[in-house]
Amino acid sequence: MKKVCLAFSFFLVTIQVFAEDGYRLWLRYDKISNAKLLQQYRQQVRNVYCPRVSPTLEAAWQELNAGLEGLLQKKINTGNAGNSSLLVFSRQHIPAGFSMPAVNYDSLGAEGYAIISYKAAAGKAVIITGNTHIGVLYGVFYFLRLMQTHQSLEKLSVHSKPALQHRLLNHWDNLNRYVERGYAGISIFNWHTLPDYIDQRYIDYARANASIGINGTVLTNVNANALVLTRDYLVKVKALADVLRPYGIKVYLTARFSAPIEIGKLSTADPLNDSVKAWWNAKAQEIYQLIPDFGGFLVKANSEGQPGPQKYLRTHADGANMLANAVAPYGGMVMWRAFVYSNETPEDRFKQAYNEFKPLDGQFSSNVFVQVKNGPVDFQPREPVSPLFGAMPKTPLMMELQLTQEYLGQSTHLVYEAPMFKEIFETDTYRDGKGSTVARVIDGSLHRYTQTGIAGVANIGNDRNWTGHPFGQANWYAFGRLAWDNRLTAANIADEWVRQTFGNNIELVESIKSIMLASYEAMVNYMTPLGLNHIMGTGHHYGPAPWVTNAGRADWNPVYYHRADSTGLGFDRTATGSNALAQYAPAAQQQFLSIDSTPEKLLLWFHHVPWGFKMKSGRTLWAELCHRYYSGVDSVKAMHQQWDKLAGKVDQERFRQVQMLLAIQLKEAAWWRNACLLYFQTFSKMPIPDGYEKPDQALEYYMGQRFPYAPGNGL
Ligand code: GCW
Repeated sequence: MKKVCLAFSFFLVTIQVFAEDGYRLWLRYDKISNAKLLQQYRQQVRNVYCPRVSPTLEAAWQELNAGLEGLLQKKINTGNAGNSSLLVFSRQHIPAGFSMPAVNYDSLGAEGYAIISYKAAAGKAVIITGNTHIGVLYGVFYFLRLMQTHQSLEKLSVHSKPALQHRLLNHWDNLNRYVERGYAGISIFNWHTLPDYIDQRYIDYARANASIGINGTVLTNVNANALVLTRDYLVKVKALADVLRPYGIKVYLTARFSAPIEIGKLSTADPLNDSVKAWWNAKAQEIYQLIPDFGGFLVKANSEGQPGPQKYLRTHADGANMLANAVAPYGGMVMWRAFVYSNETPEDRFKQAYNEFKPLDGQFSSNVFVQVKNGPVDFQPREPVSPLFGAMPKTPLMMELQLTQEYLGQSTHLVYEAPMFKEIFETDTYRDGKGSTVARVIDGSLHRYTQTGIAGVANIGNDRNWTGHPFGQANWYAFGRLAWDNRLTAANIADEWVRQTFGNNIELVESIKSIMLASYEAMVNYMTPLGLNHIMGTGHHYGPAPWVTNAGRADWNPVYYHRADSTGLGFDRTATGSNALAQYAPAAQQQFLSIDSTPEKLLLWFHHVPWGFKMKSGRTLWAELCHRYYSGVDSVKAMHQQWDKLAGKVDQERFRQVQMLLAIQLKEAAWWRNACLLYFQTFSKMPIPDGYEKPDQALEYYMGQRFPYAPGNGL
């Protein structure tokens, strides 16, 4: 009897595990929990008219049908234009004789949508429409989101179009499915079973991306493998492109610059060599025959060991233009990364990308983007913006953000990145007077860019919940939403995401939101407060290691970045130091010129500050550093306690997962604090102020820790 019970209870548990394992992301479509609202929605959405005249509208119908049946728990009837209360069609398919409510199609562009309430003969109705089928699909997702977040369906009058044309994920996925800096399992792209096996996950990936407006994906790692450009792999790429196409998602590949040698049997990859050009032209033709809407190439060249045009004494523009030329006849584009730095160059790493790319402004073909990471160094918890933003008026710049949390706690820390993204977008470059924000550089309004775009390094893997940490999903979500509309606030987006992902109970929503909104600053405080950066463990970047001096290259050593010594802490980038500041517009430089004028959150990026310097709080630099580290840990404690109070309000499975992860985060936050303060104390020679709990181990203990198999940076 006992055994049966056990088996039975195990069975129950298993069912529950599957119920909320995070796979459904923010597209859960569970029954509307508010009975009154459910009643209203049921009355409002009766018959649906949606002519399924293309794969995209078929997808729209499928989504609507699944969504409505789930949310309303009733069978959805299809109707005609006259008797339906929800009508879904594009501009070309306005039903004959239909009296259209006012829709400003001209304001919608190629991807926008309108959702309009109107009064029809048969009662109140809503139309979802756009100039294109993909616009309609985006509108359908918006409509479903209204219901998922318990919004009113009355008096709708929405016109929406994306701020940026190209909204891409960049996967750092290798062909062997190892994901560089991936913390959520292996790659979702199973190259071995492609092209014949179409995993349901590909379709769900497409749905999730389309629901937030992502319209392109680079399938392969920027540390590239030329093999993906061989016929065998291109056929697999085509299979993925076919799955993603109805959802408005184009595929792109990384192009290894030396591919003509590696797979083309040429003896050179010189971009000005005729056989090399011919090889790339033929390759582009082959790709476009298979995938007519192939997006183009992303290239990491002459960076961290990747091959590039400089080997042949050619410039980045020579390399990019050669590839751009190959894809231009088919409407393709090239994204050429500005993430270049070299330790042979004795120049501050901060300055190197600008030094190399700024002089090339105006030399790139019109279908080239230069893709620039948000900061000058490398996806640190907090960076000033790259000085390239605003400095290349003749070259469309695509911004690269990192969703995978390489330096932000990887997938064990809850860090909601939207506040960081917003801070980056809202930074003023002063390149064309006050108000020349990074957002305006990127959306092209500042310099009239002919093309605009943004890329997010994906945090997706084959873990059941896609992103490892359940809250990693929020960063994927926020990225897409902000790429569509950078005026949304971090709080708005969190609100939407929580309601769709966890439910609409107001206490739950407010509580999870406040955890999310506190998390970014908390992480900065317990890892790299006051503008510290790049002090993570060597190679894997897991945990603190500010003491490291022996990494393979000088510019990979934490000591290069923090410059702690007996006099103080931080990197002098003013005229008395590396003068990186000179790369910003004069008005932007102003705010960083002196220690006093520099915002404290970025202080140590620009100044070597004496340990005894009085900070705005009245504390010395040392005491302030201690304060920040301790308050970072305290914030995580508070997040943890707040989460604990949600017991019973969040499904058991995700509740436990997040609870365990927050416990890890708390432990690791204290580890960061203790290790960093003990290390910096060897320079400041000042005590940790009274009242703070003392580190439980000596510095040697922290320095002795090794993590040979920490995830993310090698096989
Ligand atoms: O952040 C660094 C990572 C590398 C990465 C590189 C890049 C893909 O540590 O793993 O390589 O940036 O962006 O090219």
